[in-house]
Amino acid sequence: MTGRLEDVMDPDPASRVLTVVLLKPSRYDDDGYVVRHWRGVLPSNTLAAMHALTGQVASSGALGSAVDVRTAAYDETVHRVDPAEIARRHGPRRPSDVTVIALVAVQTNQWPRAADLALEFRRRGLPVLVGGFHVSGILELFSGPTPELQELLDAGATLVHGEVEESWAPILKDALEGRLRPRYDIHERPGLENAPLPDIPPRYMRRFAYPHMATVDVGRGCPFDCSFCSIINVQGKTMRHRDPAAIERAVRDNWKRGIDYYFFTDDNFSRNPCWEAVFDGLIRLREEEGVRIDFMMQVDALAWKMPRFIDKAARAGSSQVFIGMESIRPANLKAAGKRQNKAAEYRQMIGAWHRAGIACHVGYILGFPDDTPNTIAEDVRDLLEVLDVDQASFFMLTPIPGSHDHLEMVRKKIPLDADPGNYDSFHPVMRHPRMSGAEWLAAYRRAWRDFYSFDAMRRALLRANHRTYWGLFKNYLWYRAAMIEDSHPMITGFLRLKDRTQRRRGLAVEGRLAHLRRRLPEVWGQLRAYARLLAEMQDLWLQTRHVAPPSLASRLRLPALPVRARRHVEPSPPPIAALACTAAFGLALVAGRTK
Ligand code: B12
Repeated sequence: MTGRLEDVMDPDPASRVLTVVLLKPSRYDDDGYVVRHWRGVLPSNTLAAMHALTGQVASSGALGSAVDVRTAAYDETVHRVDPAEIARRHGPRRPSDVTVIALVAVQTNQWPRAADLALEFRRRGLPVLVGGFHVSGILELFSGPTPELQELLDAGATLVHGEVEESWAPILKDALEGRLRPRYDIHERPGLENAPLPDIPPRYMRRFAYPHMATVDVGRGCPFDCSFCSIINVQGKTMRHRDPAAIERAVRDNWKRGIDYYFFTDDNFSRNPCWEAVFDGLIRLREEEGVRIDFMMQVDALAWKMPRFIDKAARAGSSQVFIGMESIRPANLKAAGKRQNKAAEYRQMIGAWHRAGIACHVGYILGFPDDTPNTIAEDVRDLLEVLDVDQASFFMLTPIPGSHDHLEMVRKKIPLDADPGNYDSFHPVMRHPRMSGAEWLAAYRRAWRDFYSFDAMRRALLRANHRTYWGLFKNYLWYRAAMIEDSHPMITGFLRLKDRTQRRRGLAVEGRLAHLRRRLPEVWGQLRAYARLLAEMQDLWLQTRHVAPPSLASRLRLPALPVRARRHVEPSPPPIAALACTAAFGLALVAGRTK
């Protein structure tokens, strides 16, 4: 039994069983292998939301009292997904039973994998539904399906465009009655006040590096006009939100289950009309009931000016804020329609968040028309040395389907990469006016290396505080691990697993021996890189631990290791004793639940 979630009960002979298999597909790497990790970092909020919605439909009796609804959920980024096994395990047992496969949260970069899975399930005769931002983005802005969507329609799959809080029961009813339509286009954007909160079962969370966390989209939508973003077109510019009292209740209940960290996935929490009520609820929980959760949220570059916002965020438990900075160059911001960002105010903005004791993580896009390798390197230096940003996530400018940029480029017939798998923000998918693809990629990679150098991380940790130290430290470990995995941190996890037989359509499955020959050096190289990383992180901790709050890891008295990574010298493999110390440090880091 894997960490997947499922209800297992004997069917009542008088009722029909509807099994809903919720499956979040992963993606293919450049060699066509499914990307899966031993431990993930961020659980899928959409999978949790769809799990809760399916539970609500089941308990509401909306499908009739004689229908027994069962749910299984898989996240392919951390679970091995084999369509044959899923069909065997969850397929209908009796002619009156129905099993439906729901591929959830399919982003553009996951499309090739989702399509292969959909076709495989269709070949096995199972009804397949596909939803998420790729389908919704395309069908929202184009008059009809693009060829990759049409391929699935031709295979008899159903595409779901839009949000399903108010339509999931009728769609499941259609599945049960065998009358699924090829397309569901849901144009009404549902209210969220009465929608069930995303439900992440503990068994799923055991697959993640920090299992004591949960996610909630407290609201949806964004009022701004950034041309690279698809949210405004898919979820709209009118903000919708969940019930703050329900969030307070869920946080209290989850606390009893050990959940002490949240990722509020709203694109822009500061534009959520109920931000203050949510903060007040969390403050009450903290200050009156001792429910001391921390959380991460995404906000815009104006949030710091909102009266009471920062102060209440700090009291409510915000330890880190993710700010859509995108660029420090006014011309770039203008080109992207990001009028709300004022580069001249960034220093003041970061200072305001820091004064409240909150670490600043910025989203930064590389590849605006005026960018060059030199300007990118200068920007990174400024982020570190002028703005004192604590963490940055870099993205190559990507015209994502559903965004204004994508629509314009298609209209103007500007050549774009035809492989949806590359729309992951770390592959160049269009021509840049001032950099070749290789130069752009090299500048992007260098940005990561420069920002996450030993000295830069050390500097940021030395200005951290008791509350932010471990959050930053762990994020540095995660981001540096992504560099080992040669992937984007927001897509990666710890220790890459590769299944020989699961390969992208059209690519040959290697023989066992050839695969072993390829994998052994890869795995060995990875393990060595992780050992070096742990040693470097231990060195980092030894040099900054006086800032850390007391915890198991900071109580350990470990000797300094002979690592030279901070001088950017490839260190020799650490000796056994040092490796043992490092492993103890790694374990302490995990076991210490160092927040
Ligand atoms: C949080 C988030 C993340 C988190 C995910 C963690 C988590 N806990 O979920 C992290 C940080 C990891 C992340 C990473 C990335 N993200 Co992101 N992310 C989001 C964000 C802000 C919220 C997602 C969410 O929770 N939404 C709430 C859920 C409930 O809504 P939903 O997903 O739309 O689902 C509803 C409907 O779509 C529909 N539905 C969805 N699936 C299905 C399936 C079926 C069968 C049915 C019937 C219905 C249905 O019903 C759901 C309920 O109404 C979205 C934007 C957004 N507002 O949604 C971007 C977004 C999804 N991300 C995006 C991108 C590009 C990325 C990255 C590639 C960027 C990067 N390099 O980091 C990576 C890719 C990661 C990967 N491969 O999975 C794009 C995707 C666009 C696209 N066309 O591909 C979005 C839309 C943002 C944008 N800029 O436009 N992301």
